[in-house]
Amino acid sequence: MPPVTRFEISTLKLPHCNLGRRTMSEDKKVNVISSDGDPKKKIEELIAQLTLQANESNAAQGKQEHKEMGDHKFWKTQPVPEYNEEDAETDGPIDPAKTVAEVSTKPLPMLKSFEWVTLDLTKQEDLSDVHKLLYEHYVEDSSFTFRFNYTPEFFEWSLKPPGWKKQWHVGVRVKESGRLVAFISGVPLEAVVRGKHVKAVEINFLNIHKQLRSKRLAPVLIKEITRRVNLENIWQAFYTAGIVIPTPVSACRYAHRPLNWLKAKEVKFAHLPEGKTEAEMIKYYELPSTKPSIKGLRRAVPKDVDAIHKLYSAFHKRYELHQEYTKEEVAHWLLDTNSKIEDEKKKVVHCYVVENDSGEITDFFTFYILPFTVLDNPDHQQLNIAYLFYYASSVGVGHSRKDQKNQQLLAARLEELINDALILAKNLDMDIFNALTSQDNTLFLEPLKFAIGDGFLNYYFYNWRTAEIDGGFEKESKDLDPATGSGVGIVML
Ligand code: MYA
Repeated sequence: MPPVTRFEISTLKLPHCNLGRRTMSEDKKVNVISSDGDPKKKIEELIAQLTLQANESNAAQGKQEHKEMGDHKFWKTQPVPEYNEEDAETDGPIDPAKTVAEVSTKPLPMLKSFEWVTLDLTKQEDLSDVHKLLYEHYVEDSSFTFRFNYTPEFFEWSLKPPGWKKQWHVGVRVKESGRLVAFISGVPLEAVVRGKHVKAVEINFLNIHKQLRSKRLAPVLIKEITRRVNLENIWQAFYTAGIVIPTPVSACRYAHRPLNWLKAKEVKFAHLPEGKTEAEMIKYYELPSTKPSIKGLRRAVPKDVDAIHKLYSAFHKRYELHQEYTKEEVAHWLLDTNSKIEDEKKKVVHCYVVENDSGEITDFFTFYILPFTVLDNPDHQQLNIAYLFYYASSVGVGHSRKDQKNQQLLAARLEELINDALILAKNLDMDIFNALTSQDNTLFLEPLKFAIGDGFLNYYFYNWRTAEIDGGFEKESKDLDPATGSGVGIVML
């Protein structure tokens, strides 16, 4: 397989930013952060310039050199919208309704020498096999500098939420050796799309061993998981990908906030911009404090589940696409209450609430941890990365995203909350904090010094048509669009 290039990193769903990497003409004019000639703002402008360079490269990639619909041998046969369709006027399934009785009970034919398996992730051997396959073959960068360092605990959390089904953890093994060479997974998900409730699955971790690539195995895996999901009377799915296939319902951009700029530079995730010193860069990214500032902020505990569930459900109505959680799902996804990890620094998901003097939960935020292994670096083995997950604030409850006055209040509150999230993540030894332009993130990304990365994440629905949803950036310029924001309220891992 030919080596992937830096840009293909982001097409492969690896959120990545070479902060300061010079990929385009160095002297292009930039207007991401406006200049008023104040010399103190020089560094901000420089950062903005670097941001733009990523933007421009993205713009090139953002043209999304996808194939024509007719050339998608597999996707043209699937119930997904075509490219350039008129926006749907009514939302709903693409395929006519079927019944479970019409679904084959037999697995799809598999290549000779290989066999279908259902992974049992309650068993250590199966968990290790999935871990090994993804560790060696999932997403990596072209220079083999980083690899996702998924842990078995991460899979416990992401693949075994309430209602998980063993038969949706689908693998392919070599018959003779038993080696796992391909994987695809689904977990249950109830989404609300423009007010309609859609019972669906979230498909993730599609992975094929490098030596089996380009052999049209991916469509077989997708069809097999579709069959297994249909057997449960579920006909819709949600998924994300860095690549463009027919047809994204939205796209968001990645943004990265260095918490340990020097380490990010030492492992070549960031780069020292020309004309700047390391000391200046370190100072620029220094957090205002080592302690969170919000009164009443504390780690969430299981007794907060009801209050978090209520706040989450009320707040998330503001997004055209959001996930409907039960209390059990809040306990699992946001607090990971079944986790046996005791060391806080090793926990996968971190949830903090703000409790006011009357004992009410007024806000919460969560982030999860997914580090990179740093390859061939004598000084650093791991780059610790936190990803912003869900949050909610009573400031936004009962208001639409179009209420500009409320958006200003929410922007101020989210700045405080996420600033504290950055501090807490830093105290957990995180080196980078990642976020997308989804939810209301565009309200705080720039003020909190997130740099816009070189990756887009495309959102897809299977067998559901709806009009495009705003992704938080302007289509032409690819700049952040805090005024419109994003209607994507769902965070998929
Ligand atoms: S996204 C993460 C994807 N994984 C990686 O990027 C890891 C590294 N890469 C690999 O392991 C392989 O390159 C993969 C493709 C496995 C990605 N989503 O077998 P092929 C289409 C959908 O020769 P390979 C995630 O996990 C491609 O357009 N389709 O290709 C969400 C072409 O079709 P067409 C994809 O490179 C997954 C065909 O496959 C993707 O050997 C959501 C080529 O097959 C992709 N990421 O293997 C899956 N990549 O000719 C959809 C390639 O038509 C779920 N292809 O263009 C749909 C809902 C199912 C459930 C429905 C229930 C109701």
